Amino acid sequence: MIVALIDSGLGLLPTSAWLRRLRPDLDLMLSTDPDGAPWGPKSPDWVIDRVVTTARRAVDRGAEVVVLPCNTASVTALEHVRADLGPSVPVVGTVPAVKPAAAACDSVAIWATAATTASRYQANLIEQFANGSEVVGVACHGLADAIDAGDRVAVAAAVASAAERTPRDVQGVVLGCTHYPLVADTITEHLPAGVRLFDSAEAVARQTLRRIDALGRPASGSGRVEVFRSGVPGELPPAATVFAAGRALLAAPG
Ligand code: DGN
Repeated sequence: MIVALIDSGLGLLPTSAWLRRLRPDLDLMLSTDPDGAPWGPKSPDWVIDRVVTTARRAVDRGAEVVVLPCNTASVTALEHVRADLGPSVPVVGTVPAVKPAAAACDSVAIWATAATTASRYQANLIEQFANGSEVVGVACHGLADAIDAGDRVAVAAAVASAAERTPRDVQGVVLGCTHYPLVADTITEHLPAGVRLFDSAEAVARQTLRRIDALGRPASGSGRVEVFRSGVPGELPPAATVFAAGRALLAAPG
């Protein structure tokens, strides 16, 4: 079974890595968008059109399940993708991990793109799950693009700026953009000691597997990973190179 994962760039890696760890035989179609990234500062209409078109192409190429390992795409376009693909194609979205963070911490900051931070969806999540905790949004301008570019100096600058705008007494930071777990070490270095980080990658991977199982069809594949560019194959380096970029970032000292 082919599972398509759609993001603007390397943000799809943490969820893809969890899927491979949990179900190594699934075939993955990784769709990145170097021509349109970053999505965070784009208008909602632009993001909806881009994500719906890419999801449609993925299904036309054989994907049976679509995952949006991208908070920006999910809070903006998830319902539109579901409406376009119809009920026979499960579409799994990503939302900032506000619920577990607020359950564990009295004071929480959600780090995310400008689009996610400004979204009605995030405001609703806070209303629904703050559970008496103080929860604030912090927009991390330029951080996702710096991660895609592998630019450690720009990553450190964007992280430092977000840390300065984060309340000092914060106990937990929600990584509300799927790119950010790739630089978790840098983020931890810029926050007071003991601040916990929360992200959604494992939960999204497990939800994807539940949706696959509910289809009741054979899900096994050959563990193939293909990389696409906005839903079109053949223009990006092979998957191994993209994964290597993610691994290099994970291993990068600071
Ligand atoms: N990975 C995307 C997210 O979770 O919001 C970031 C998208 C972007 O291009 N900035």
